[in-house]
Amino acid sequence: MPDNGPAPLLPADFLFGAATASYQIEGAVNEGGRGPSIWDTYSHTPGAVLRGENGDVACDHYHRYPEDVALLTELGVGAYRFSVAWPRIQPSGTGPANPEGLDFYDRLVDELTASGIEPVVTLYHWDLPQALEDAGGWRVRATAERFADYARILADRLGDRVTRWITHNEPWCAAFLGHALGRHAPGTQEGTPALAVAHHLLVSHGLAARELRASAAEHGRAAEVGITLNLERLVPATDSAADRAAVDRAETLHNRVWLDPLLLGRYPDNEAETWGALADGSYRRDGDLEVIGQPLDFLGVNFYRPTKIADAPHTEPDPARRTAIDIGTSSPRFEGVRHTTMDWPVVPSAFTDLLVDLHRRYPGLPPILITENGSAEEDTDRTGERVHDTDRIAYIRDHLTAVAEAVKAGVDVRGYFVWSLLDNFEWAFGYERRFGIVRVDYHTLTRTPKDSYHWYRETIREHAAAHGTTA
Ligand code: GBH
Repeated sequence: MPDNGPAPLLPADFLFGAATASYQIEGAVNEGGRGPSIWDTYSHTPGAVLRGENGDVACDHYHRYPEDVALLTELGVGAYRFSVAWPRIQPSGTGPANPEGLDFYDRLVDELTASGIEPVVTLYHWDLPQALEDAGGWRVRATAERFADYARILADRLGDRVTRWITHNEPWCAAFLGHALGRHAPGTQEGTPALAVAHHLLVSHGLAARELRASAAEHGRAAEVGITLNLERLVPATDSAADRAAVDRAETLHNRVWLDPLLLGRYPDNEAETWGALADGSYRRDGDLEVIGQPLDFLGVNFYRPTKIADAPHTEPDPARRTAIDIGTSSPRFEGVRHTTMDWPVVPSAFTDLLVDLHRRYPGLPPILITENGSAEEDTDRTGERVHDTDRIAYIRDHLTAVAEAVKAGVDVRGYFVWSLLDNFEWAFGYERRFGIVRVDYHTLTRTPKDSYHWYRETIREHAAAHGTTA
C-alpha cells in the first residue's frame, strides 16, 4: 500500500466513483449491429489522430466488461459513470432500437447493480451516428429531435435500474473542438455553424431531459437529469484591462454559453463582443430557452487544469473567415508548477476557486457532481506488475482536497468520479496518453491496477471508516 498522504474528509454520503466513455474503451466497432459514428470516420482519416490510432479495439471493454466491473467492485466505488454509444442503439441514428445494442448495456447495468454499484449513464460522449452527420449533424435542429427519441429508448429500457442520467458530456468539445478547432470529430473549422451546434446541443439536452422525465413518470420511477460541462478556470495573464476583457470573452466561449442558458434562462450579454458578426443567433427559436432552462437535478463538472488568458490579435484577420474560437485571446504558460504529460499545469487550488466562484455567480446552482478529474502520466516507474504512479496519486489526492475545501466554503458537491478507470483512447492523442488508475497493455489487453487504484480504494475505505459506515 503506497503511502502518499492522507485522504481529505468529505461528507458522509459523498459518492466516490470512476468514469469512462464508450468510444474510448469499448472497441468491437463492427459487432452487435453497431453503426459507424463520426469518431470512426474521423479516427480513420489520415493525420487526425496521433500515430494514426483509432477505437476499433480500444480496451475491448465490449467483450471484457465483466472483468472491468470486477475491478470496480474490488475498488469499492459507489458509482460508475459510463456512456452509451448511440450507434449501438440506433445504428443510423433513427428508427427502432437495435436489440443487441440495448442488450449489451442491459447486461452491463445488471452486473453493476448486482455488485451494488450505481450506474450513472451519459447519453452522448461524442459518438454521433455517421448517418446523422451526413444529414447535417448538430448543425441542424432535427438531430436534437433524434437525440430525444434515443433518450426515450434508453430511459424506457434501463430506467428501472438507472436513476442518474447525464445528457451530454462537455458540449464545448463537441461544438468547438469538433466544428471550429477541427481537432475532434467531425473535424471541421466552421464559423456560425459551430455556434448553431452549441445551441442545438443545448436544445437536445432539454428535449432529452423531458423524455427522460416523461418515461420515469409513466413507469413510476425516479429520474435525475444533469449535464456535464468542462468548465474552465480562467486566470488573467496580467491585471490589464485588455487581459481582463479577454477573460470575459473566454468566459463566454467556454463557460457562460452553457451555464447562462441552463441556469439563468438566457444567453450571455456579451455575445457580440465575443463573436462579432458570427453571433447572429438565426438558428434560435422562440421557446428554446424554456426547453434548455428547465431545472437540472445536478450539474456535472469535469475539471483538469486552469487556463491563463491574455489579449491577443485575432488569428484570422478576415472576420468573414473567422472560426468561433477565434476571440482574440492567447493562453500563456503557467510557470513554476508541474505539468502532466498532457502538458497541463497542476494547480489544485484553481479547482476550489472554480467551484466557489460558480456557487457565487449562479444562486440557483443545483448540486454538483465532479464527473471527471484525473491525470495523464508517463507511468514509466514500474517494478514487475506494479505501476508506481505517485504523481497521479498526488494529483487525485490534492484535487479531492480542493473539492473538500469547496464543500467547506459552502458548495454543494455530492460526488467525485476519477477519470479514468482504465487507460483508454485519448481522442486526438490516441493511446499514448494514459489517464487510467488501471494500466491496459494494448497488445495483450491485460489490466493491471496501478498504485493509484490501490490508493483510491484505501481512500474510499478510510472515508467510510471515518464516518462509521461500510464501503
Ligand atoms: C475530457 O475532456 C473528456 O470528457 C474525456 O473523454 C477525456 O478522456 C478526458 O477529459 C481527458 O482529456 O489540444 O486542441 O486537441 C477534457 C477536455 C478536450 C481535453 C480536448 C483535451 C485536447 C484539445 N479535453 N483537449 S487539443
